[in-house]
Amino acid sequence: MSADSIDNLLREDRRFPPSESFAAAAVATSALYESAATDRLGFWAEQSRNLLTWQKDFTQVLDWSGAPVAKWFADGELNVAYNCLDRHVEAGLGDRVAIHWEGEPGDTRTITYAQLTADVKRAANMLEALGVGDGDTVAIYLPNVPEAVIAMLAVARIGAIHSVVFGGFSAESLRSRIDDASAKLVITADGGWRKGKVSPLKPIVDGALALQKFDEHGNETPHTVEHVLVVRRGENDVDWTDGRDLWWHEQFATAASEHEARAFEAEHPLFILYTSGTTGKPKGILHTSGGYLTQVAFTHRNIFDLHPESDVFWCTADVGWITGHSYVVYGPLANGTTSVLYEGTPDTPHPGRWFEIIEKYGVSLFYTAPTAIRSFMKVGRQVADDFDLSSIRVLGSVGEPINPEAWIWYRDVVGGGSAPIVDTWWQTETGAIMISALPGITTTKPGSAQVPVPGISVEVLDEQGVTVLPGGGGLLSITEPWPSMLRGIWGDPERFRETYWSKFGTKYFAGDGARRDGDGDIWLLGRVDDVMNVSGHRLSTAEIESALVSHPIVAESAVVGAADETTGQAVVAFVVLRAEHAGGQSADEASVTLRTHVAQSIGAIARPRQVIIVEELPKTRSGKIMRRLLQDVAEGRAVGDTTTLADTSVMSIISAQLSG
Ligand code: 6R9
Repeated sequence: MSADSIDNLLREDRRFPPSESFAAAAVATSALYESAATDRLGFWAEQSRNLLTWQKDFTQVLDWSGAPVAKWFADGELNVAYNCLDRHVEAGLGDRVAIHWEGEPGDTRTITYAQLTADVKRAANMLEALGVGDGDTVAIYLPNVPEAVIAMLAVARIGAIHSVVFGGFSAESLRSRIDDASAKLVITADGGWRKGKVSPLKPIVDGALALQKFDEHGNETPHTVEHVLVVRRGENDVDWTDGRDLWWHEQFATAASEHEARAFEAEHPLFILYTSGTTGKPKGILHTSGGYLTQVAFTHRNIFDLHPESDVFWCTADVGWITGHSYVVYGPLANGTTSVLYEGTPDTPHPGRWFEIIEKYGVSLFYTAPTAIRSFMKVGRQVADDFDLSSIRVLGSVGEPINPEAWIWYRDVVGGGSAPIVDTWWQTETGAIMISALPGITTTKPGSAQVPVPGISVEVLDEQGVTVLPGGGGLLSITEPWPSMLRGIWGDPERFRETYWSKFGTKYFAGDGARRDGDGDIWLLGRVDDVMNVSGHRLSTAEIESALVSHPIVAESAVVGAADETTGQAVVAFVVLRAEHAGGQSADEASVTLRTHVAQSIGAIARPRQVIIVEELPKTRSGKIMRRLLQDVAEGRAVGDTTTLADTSVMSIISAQLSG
């Protein structure tokens, strides 16, 4: 983040204390901070026992002797799906709505806890009948439809491990995730609705499985998938591989209805979720059961002030991201919440679609990303003002820093000028929210995520690992293990240590820059590594660069994240064409070809906003590309210090080329 935008953040100095009436009925109390400060492990043990049902109680809270791999509640046993489903039915809440599902074309399904439990039991039997069991991995490549939730819970119920792959990823990305986790089964749909039409998914799975892959000796490495289970949703035509492909509804219909939820150890793997890192290869972040479910349930209840008997919660994330895992599926269901699940895009068929859904279901707790708020600001408040949003009680923000203008707009327009905003900082790796205000307690500050969640220890450190004083900036670190922390990178323990634990030892290095103000509140300042944040999605510069150089016309490329008014950052690529191809296509044609190529290789979310064809990239004498200078150009600023460049004229040529 530039110095300019930091100044901007600090220009908004209004503060918003909780109203007395809100505070009086709030779920969270300041006693949470006190008890966590007195006995952190005792605090988490108590939360876990209160919020979850353990089939076998635990005797040890944390085992950090194998650092950096933590064990939480290790000798306890539970079933995650039972905690999200059966126990609510047993408690007499079977008729409560679990999911109000809204399809993009306007079709709906209302699913109660009793129905969801029955569906997950049947799906669990269906998976077992296909030979999936304890420790097997299942790739899930589905739109935001109820079957995505059912599939995740059924996998969890039988002790298998899900790897949900966002439906926008390409065949190549899907295949590399299938291979990395050795998935035995893929669950997909024929297609899902997006932007007013059916976007096919099954053909992408077919494409992924048809790709030829080779090991370092040149031998073909076959995929590990035995079956593809296909949900019928888009009703688009699909090709069929007999013996491999199966319709979900057919298998489901013949599966047995009763299924007993077996207890698994607290550290039993629950899921792998791939996220971008600083190298081209995505990291398979591993999460386990008891600690993860404890912290997602705790944060969901206290940070959103959840009153499960009356609230309607809506987290707009796709289940393919961590926010979808923790706050569409596991947190809300563990807490017996009524939630909204929406399949489509925010502006289809009209720009007020999300507001219409808030009104229709009486959404009281709403959780979305700054990029969405900024696109609503762009279309103007009259779109929101057409709907009754008076049901809203708490607003959440996640995915990137929220600029104070968007914060104030969110509160005024969506929150009726009074709803508290919780700006929640966390990551795929942290599993659950780590830094946030607590509504009813914290006086909020637009632009700051503010304070660590009770039971979480966060510090801002300098490069040497020394805590910076209030007012200073540095690197965000989590200094004590936490229940929902990642337990590793799938198949790569070395990369796990290197990425998060080589900088500060047993203190976790988050990869975000941060600042503590005079009150001790934390302000997040963006990534300090080569990870970009586009519309709240993490993208790696290295991954996009490697997609670009895989194209035959490209010799070299450098990718930067440039500030963008709506998406936070946007991908801007600088490309040098191969000499033999340079004459073949005009720069404009090459640029179009390469934007499409990146979208096809990784997924549409990675498509560069701009591909700029240049003669040469700015490099230091040791050959390092100076992305900082390219970022200046991409953001339309005067180019900074070029004295360390091997050839100082390169930047003036690039700048001249762009202005000319
Ligand atoms: C949950 C999620 C994680 C990265 C993280 C940071 C950025 C997330 C933020 C935020 C400022 C917030 N980030 N929430 N930055 N304020 N409230 O987004 O996970 O996709 O893994 O991204 O997103 O840079 O390091 P993930």
